Amino acid sequence: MSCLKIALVISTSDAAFDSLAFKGDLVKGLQMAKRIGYDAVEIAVRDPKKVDVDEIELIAKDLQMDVAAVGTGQAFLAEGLNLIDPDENIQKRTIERLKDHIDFASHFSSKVIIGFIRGNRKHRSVQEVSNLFVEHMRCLADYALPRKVTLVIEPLNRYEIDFLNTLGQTFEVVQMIDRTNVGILADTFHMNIEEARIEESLRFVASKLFHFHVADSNRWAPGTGHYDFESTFEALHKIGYEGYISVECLPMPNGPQEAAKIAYTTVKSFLQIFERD
Ligand code: LER
Ligand code: MN
Repeated sequence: MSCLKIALVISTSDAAFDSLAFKGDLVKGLQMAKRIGYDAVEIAVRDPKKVDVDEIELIAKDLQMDVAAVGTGQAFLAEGLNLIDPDENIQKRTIERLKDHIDFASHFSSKVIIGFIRGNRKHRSVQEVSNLFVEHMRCLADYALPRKVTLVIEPLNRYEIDFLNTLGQTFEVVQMIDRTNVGILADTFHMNIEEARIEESLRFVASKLFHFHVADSNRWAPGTGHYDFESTFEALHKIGYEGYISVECLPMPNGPQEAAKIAYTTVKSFLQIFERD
């Protein structure tokens, strides 16, 4: 594992997530991440058309910070946009919004996260919604490819969504989509709930594991709960994972700054164990 880069999730001011280390002014978020030592940020954006991407690009360049990924879930939480909605009009609007996210991400050659925005099954069969999802994902992947953007599908736990909860289910759909620029985002918080054997699951999806979120078992900063980060990082090391480790936790304990500091120190110390090999 040669020097994996560490990112911090920050958000535009109209954020609806409550699991972000830093909400509000993107500039302040970037500066705080830089001060602590982070290599990159991951930006959650509800509507990219309402964000000044050129300004962010300038500031990120100035601070020598990468933009690792762009989160999209706020468009689902705040506006109900999702790719498998029974209403075709909502599907169309979601594709248009995700194309805006891809355009935004193209400034940084970063990843676009397909988490909440894929939507809920709503009692339809897995086969039916998978076919719909695969069709829309192929169209988005083909739009993203010339823009050097990769799409990562994030399995979320059953209490948040009812379609694609595990790495195995997500791997199957990723294979159906069959595009080189579509992969998986694994999140320790969700894996802790859904995976029977986390390291085994990571090995199973290794060829398509493109991005990684960390929070502790309580979704506080890594190091403040009982998640076994050592065996997870060992598994990442063994499968040769080369993406970012992105901190996505509640601003706990003691607010965003303290949580971001604890998270950085914890992740760095685990990475160093394996970087020494
Ligand atoms: C998004 O990355 C995620 O993990 C969701 O659970 C949103 O909170
Ligand atoms: Mn996540």
